Amino acid sequence: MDGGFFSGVVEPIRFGGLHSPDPLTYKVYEPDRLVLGKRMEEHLRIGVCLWHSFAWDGRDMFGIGTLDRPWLDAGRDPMDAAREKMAVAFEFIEKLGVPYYCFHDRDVAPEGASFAEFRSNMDALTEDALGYQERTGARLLWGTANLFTHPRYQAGAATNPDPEVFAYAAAQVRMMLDVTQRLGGTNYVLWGGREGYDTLLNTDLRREGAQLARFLHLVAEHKHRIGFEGTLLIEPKPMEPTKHQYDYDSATVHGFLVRNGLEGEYKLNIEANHATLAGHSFHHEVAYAIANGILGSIDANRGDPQNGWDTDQFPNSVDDLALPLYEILRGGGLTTGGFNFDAKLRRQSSDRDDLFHAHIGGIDALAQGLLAAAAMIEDGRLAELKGARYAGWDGPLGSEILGGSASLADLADRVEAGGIDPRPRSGRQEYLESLVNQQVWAVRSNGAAAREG
Ligand code: XUL
Ligand code: CO
Repeated sequence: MDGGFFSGVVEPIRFGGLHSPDPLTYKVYEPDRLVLGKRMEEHLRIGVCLWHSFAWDGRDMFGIGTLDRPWLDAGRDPMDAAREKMAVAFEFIEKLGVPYYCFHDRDVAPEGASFAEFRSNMDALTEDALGYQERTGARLLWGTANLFTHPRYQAGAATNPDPEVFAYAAAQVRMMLDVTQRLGGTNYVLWGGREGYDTLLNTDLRREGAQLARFLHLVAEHKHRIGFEGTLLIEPKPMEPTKHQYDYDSATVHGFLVRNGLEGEYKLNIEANHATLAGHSFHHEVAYAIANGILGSIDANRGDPQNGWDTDQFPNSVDDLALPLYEILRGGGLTTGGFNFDAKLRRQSSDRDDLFHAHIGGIDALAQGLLAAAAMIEDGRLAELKGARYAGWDGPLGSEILGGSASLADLADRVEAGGIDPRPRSGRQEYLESLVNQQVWAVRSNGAAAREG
């Protein structure tokens, strides 16, 4: 496995243990380690995203590319360059030793001069991807269509004022559902990149909402027509690139699905940095989705608390990851979903190895968060205390209220007769927060350290 583009990494990254001096080893992540009876790899189902890692050269609005991505040179033959990009991406995935990857149509296939050419490029590269999947064992976590980069989508895709743009988006989604199915993808994602507005002065909210609902119905119908068995996922984000994005957060998307008869067809792909952009925590978004049965998959990354934009950094805080992972474990774990690194290098991280350091660090932080979450489950006190807080609702009064046998007047009469006189009880927040820290710290000093390779 030596040589290749990442010639500094000659064999798959292995577990080295917490005190390993080798930066190109996992400190915590051990794919085969059992956590609550399940392999770590199966809990986390890590994916590499092709857009930030292979289809972006480090450019930002103030400067040109800084990263070493020769296949992105404009002068190259587009199909040759696309093939080189795919070869390097699979070399990376294999050397990193993770099971999944994700991509948009445009990340792998040149668009060419017409949609027919795009489709034929995509078909050829899908065949190549199938070959790589067979050789490396990597699998597709999800596919998606890029409905936001091309100028035709400047005013949105499904929510565009022009129905021809809607139709073009339909063509891309049909192509990518088909490709995702051919590659055995376990999910299909719709992120509404420009499904929103820049100004209300030119935006008809009623029409755009109806268009979006129609689009989502068409996608779900087509999924059933072709027999695609993966999960359809919507990725909430409140803003950026538009000033206001319709799929604002988990609760907004959930409400939209229910209002439009789409419940049961879609789940959510929750991204940590989108949660914080919406003014929530990642924990909140995950907990909301689980409470409503719509958690699908995760885009793992983080923002920077100093910045109010989508910095898409690799996750590195166990404190931020442990509680979302606790919710996921309590909710029964990810089924078709996984943790996709929708994260990008900093522009100055221009060595080839930096892509490994970024992913290794993120994966280890997730693995440590998983161990801490499992410790919270095994300890049991968090769940016990939450359960005890609501115990009254499982008793006679709670059952009568929820079962509908007590009217407002029945309840009022009982209170007036003096039979009901509730006393406030402590919510014990600081105690609970200390319990969480205790588990996070205990795993830090015992678990991982005791398992050094
Ligand atoms: C953009 C974003 C996208 C989606 C896929 O913020 O997260 O990369 O994950 O279109
Ligand atoms: Co994302």
